[in-house]
Amino acid sequence: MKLPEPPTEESFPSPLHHPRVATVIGRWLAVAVTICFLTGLFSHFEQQTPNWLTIPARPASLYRVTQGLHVLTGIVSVPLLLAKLWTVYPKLFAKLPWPPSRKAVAMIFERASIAVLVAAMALELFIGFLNTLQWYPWPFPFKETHYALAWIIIGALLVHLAVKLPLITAHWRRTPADRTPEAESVPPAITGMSRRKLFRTVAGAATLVGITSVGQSVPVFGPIAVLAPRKPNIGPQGLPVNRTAEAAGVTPVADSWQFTIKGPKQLSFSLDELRALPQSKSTLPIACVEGWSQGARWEGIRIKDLLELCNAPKGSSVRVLSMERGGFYATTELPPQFATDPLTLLALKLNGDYLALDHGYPARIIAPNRPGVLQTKWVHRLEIVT
Ligand SMILES: Nc1nc2c(c(=O)[nH]1)N[C@H]1C(S)=C(S)[C@@H](COP(=O)(O)O)O[C@H]1N2
Ligand SMILES: [Mo]
Repeated sequence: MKLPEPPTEESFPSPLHHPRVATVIGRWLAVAVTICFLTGLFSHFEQQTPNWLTIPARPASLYRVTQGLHVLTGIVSVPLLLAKLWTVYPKLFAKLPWPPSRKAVAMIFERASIAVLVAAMALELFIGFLNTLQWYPWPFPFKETHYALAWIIIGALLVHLAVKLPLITAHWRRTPADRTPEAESVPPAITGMSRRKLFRTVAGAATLVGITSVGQSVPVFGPIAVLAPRKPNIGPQGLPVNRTAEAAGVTPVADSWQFTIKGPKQLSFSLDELRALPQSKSTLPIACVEGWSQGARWEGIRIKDLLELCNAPKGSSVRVLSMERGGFYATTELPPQFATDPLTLLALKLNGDYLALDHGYPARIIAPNRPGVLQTKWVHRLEIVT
């Protein structure tokens, strides 16, 4: 019996595998990946600010917008990437020129760079999505891996774009060959889908995953946010909780609880004394790195006022200490521009009532334009850093 010939690239003649289709879907993917990369970089710098950079405290909701976009474009990239891979997969069957020539060597290098790009992107989107579910079924640290993969992706992507530039420019606009009914609207027998329908299907899938997840940061879409692990207004005091007091090993405080400030002047307050200090209001969002965000009304003492009370010199930073023991939530640092912003509070109240234990009772930090991870809960001590 004669075995059938293995497929070659020519075994896939459908116009859906045409470079024009790869260019169109590739463009959408490029937009999503670029926004995702830049907003991801911003999030990284918010959490690990390099010396040459100062993150501004305003606009107050900037991080809410950038991180919402980060998670949204990441999720939308999943159907776009799958569609892109499907349009180009016949290339897997392309024959290498034989005997090996310079062209074959170039092809092997190009293949290798694409393998790196696809593997890194698939892994990046996968672990990013699982992170929004706070599920970490792997032995490596999420944050560092996610960041390193982003640079690998950008490098491999630039190589890919450079190699494909002639093809991309040739198919950037529709050519006369793309305007024929066979190319555009007549479904080929094998796939039963026309190019136009493929574009609509892919755009539709991207829109669908987008609007069923964006509700975690845009409240009007909250009711249909089936892909969002956290929905607006659900949680104690109408605000979601990222990590409960129980999960953090924090218990309610005793009457003898003292709030202390270490600065030029050492200060110590009971909870009643904190409540007797001048109180200020801020409307600020919690904007979690995992993509959910929600605005809330906070009330408490301005950090700026506390700095003055303890005679902190101008330009001081403030180290914030939580009653939570260990882990990277236990302490954070407020750089001067955040510490002196009139919106930054040691909050005692949320949406009109004293903080629920899960929201940081008796006191937490709330500051403008900061990732949720830095909005420390269960705060019991501040240290002035000069
Ligand atoms: N001490 C402490 N503070 C913390 C956390 C924590 O686990 N421990 N979680 C942070 C994260 S990741 C977010 S998004 C916000 C969420 O605040 P909420 O739970 O009050 O909504 O709190 C932040 N503050
Ligand atoms: Mo968070």
